[in-house]
Amino acid sequence: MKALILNSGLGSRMGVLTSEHPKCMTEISSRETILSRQLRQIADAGIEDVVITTGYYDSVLVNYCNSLDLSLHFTFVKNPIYDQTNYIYSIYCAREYLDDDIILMHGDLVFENEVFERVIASPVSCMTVSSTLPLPEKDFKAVVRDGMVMKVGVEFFNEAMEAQALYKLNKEDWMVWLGKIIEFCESEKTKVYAENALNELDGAANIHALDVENLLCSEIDNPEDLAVVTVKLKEIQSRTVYMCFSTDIIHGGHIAIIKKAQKLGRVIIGVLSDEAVASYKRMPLVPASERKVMFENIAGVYKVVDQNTLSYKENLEKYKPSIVVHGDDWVTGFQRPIRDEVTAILATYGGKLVEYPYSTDPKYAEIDARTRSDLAMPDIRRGRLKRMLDAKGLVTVMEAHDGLTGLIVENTVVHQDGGAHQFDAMWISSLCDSTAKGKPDIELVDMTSRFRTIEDITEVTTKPIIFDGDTGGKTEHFVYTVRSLERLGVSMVIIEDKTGLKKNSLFGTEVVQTQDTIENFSAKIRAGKKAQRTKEFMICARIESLILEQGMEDALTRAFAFVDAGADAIMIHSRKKDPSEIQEFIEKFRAKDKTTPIVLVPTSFNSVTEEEWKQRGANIIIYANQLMRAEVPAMQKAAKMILENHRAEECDAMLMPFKDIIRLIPAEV
Ligand code: SPV
Ligand code: MG
Repeated sequence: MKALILNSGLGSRMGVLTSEHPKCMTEISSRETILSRQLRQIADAGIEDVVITTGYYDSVLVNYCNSLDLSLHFTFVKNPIYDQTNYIYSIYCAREYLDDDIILMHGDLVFENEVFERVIASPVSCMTVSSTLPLPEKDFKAVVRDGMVMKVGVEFFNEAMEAQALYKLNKEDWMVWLGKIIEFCESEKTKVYAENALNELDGAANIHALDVENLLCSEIDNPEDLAVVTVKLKEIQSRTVYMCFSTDIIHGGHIAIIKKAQKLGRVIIGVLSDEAVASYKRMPLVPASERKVMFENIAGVYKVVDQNTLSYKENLEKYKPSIVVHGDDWVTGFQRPIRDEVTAILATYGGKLVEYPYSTDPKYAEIDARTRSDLAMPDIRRGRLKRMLDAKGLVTVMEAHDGLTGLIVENTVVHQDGGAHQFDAMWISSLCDSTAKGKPDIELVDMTSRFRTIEDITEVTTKPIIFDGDTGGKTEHFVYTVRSLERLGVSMVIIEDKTGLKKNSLFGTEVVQTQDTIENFSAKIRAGKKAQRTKEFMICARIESLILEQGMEDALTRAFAFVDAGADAIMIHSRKKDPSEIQEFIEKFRAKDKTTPIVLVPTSFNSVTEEEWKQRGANIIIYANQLMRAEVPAMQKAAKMILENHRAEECDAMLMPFKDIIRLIPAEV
């Protein structure tokens, strides 16, 4: 495709503005002339060849074009009798260079980027018209029938629309018109418009009317036109375009959509907070502060701001962007409520939503997959729990006891209010790990076997892991456990202040359980902290005072002592249905310690919502055994049904087809 710009005219109606250069070199802003703007738009559209017809002040024009730093290849064709002919003859002079699809424009035309994009994107030959502008008295109008341009000239008023000489002409159609132009010029009809030749074709050039309504597309004939266009351009150039990004890797697809948005106005990028990203896909690899820097360094990005929620409301109200740009993927699906809110807010002040087709390029999907597999690496996985705690304040954790339950925790998502909710991390419970192996929860399953469970899970998932370390065993053993867990990519170990034969806490005082002394347990924590090699690994001290009915004071004394010994978090446990003793503990602990994360396992006291726990000052909520408790009765029921019916048919209704189960299992993590 080539561009043809007609610049042979005198521009005599411009007065002194054209006394030293051709009209197309008239300045329309502090940075641009009519011509430099057209050429930049042509270059941005990826067109490389530009044919310019010249006449008046041709050497000034040629030097000027060459001085612009644009990667365009120019062919200048001088109309030697520019002062005695119209541009039909200039086209005739240039005919040998025009055997291609052509973008044809008059040299005094100023149009906004969106107009040009629509022209370029048109699959059919077209001319820009406006259905909303009044018919001009003395300028071009197009006679449009069934969407087709039949005639163009100043003299047509019937069935006419305001029209501008900006065309896209597919080669086949252009050849028909050019043939007529040649015929005209060779029979001395050189003082008419090229459109006079077109008008004799009776629509045979197949030019469609492209309605650009109120978008800027105007010729500049005189100083009054110039004043109007300059003001309109200023308004266009002050438009802002808002986009929100959650990505932590910028690839070609992102750059392409930013470049497109830049054509609509000054681009403001909202970088979604870590908390908001984590709530709908995963904890970002790169924190928001660094993601902001990445976007700030993309050429032409006007401003980068924080977007703290999935909702755009706060930023739309603050920045009032003229346009919001987004991929069309949110037209359906869980993000639809977010989109609906955006359109409603934009409507309150006349803003516009522009949606581009969402890129499904496999190359970008591959980059995403690679990012995902990075998340599974121990060094990357380990630190994410701490970052998530900082970003979200409260993290939710679900029990996993093998690869399959790990995949369920990894992939289960619920869409609510335009967001996607999922668990932040996984709990490897001693109770469920033992139960899965058919063993009691008494530290009978040895560490080697428990590490095997961790590996089964880490092999197929990416979420951070909190490991139930029981009592931590002997201090001399615990230090080894810490390092092994670090190597496996585990983020936190929770050890409980019990000693001797550990029994599960849910038995409470029904079984004999001995609490460790503050001194011994503190020494174990200190040794563990000293042994750890990575800075992000966390040791959480679990206090069993309420389970063993030792009272609130004892629980609090231990909590503060264990924090003093170096515990990165504390877990307070209870087997009561009533949450009040836990709530009292949190209140009293938080009165003195505002920062140490508090971990809860609300198996018994399960009526309080996550949001309420967060308000009260808790930070980690572990759902410690629900998946196991869901699978056991389902398995028992299936087993009984088969025994009762002596066949499997009756049982089938309650079973998931294996093809659906297989879908949970990734080809590669
Ligand atoms: C576990 O899940 O193994 C626990 C939590 O330690 S609890 O069973 O509530 O003691
Ligand atoms: Mg346990």
